[in-house]
Amino acid sequence: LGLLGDLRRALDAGDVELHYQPKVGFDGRVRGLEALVRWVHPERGRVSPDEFIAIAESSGLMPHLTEYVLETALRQVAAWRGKGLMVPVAVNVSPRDVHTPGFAGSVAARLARHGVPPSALQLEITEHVLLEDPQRAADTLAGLTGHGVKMSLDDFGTGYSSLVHLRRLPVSELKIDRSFVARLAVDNEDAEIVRCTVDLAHSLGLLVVAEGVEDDETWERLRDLGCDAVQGWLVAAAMPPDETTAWLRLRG
Ligand code: G
Ligand code: G
Ligand code: MN
Ligand code: NA
Repeated sequence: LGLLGDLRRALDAGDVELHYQPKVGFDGRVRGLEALVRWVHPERGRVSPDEFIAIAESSGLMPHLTEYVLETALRQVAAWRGKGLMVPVAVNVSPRDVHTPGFAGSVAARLARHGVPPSALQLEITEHVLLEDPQRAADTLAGLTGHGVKMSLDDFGTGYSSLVHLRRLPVSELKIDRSFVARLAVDNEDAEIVRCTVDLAHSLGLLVVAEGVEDDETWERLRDLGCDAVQGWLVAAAMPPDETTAWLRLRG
């Protein structure tokens, strides 16, 4: 398929962009930014990340894409820090990355090269990291947290038997998937799921971020349920770097 070759060339040419979506606390303060890849294909226009990430995953290009994203995000974090904007950035990593030999060490080396403290980087993983080789994944994640990098468990609730995984994964944050958040204000069952998830996470000492918050009522319900932070269009969609800088200056 032509798309894979096009993606590879776009990465080599630096034509894949990162946009940044804020995570904010209920006091309105910025907790961090999530880096999200954006690719505008020269002929097809915008390609959805869901589409090209699946291609990268199945073709073996994923480690290269992740290196590109880490490199771009850390360069941006260093630039923001140079301007006094000390915001941590979260990068999504796929199960494949976590199983790449030397991944933890390469992340640590990259942080050092950019002069960015490990605490300014967060990695978002999903429960799928435990599917292939749980011990290997656990070792890599332990290596990363040992270097001071914070781990966040993304898409929580959409995977399989999540409770065992919560115990096995060295994460400090849990993100409630937007499929539970979307109808929180109108669906009692979703509200109960979110309530239980927040309580469970807190009893394990994890911070809870709700994704996909689009309206004030959902924001208020999440605040009342004791959620720690939110992400969603109500606050801001993912923004290009310059727009993010302006947003941080105004809101940070
Ligand atoms: O904004 P949104 O359409 O970007 O994201 C769609 C999906 O793509 C989400 O599941 C998101 O986690 C994933 N995604 C976005 N950016 C990256 C990235 O840099 N790496 C990986 N592995 N997934 C990403
Ligand atoms: O899987 P992950 O959580 O990394 O992906 C985030 C995805 O959710 C991206 O596609 C992003 O654009 C999308 N997104 C972010 N905020 C909102 C929101 O408030 N509503 C909806 N519907 N999608 C959102
Ligand atoms: Mn994510
Ligand atoms: Na998610």
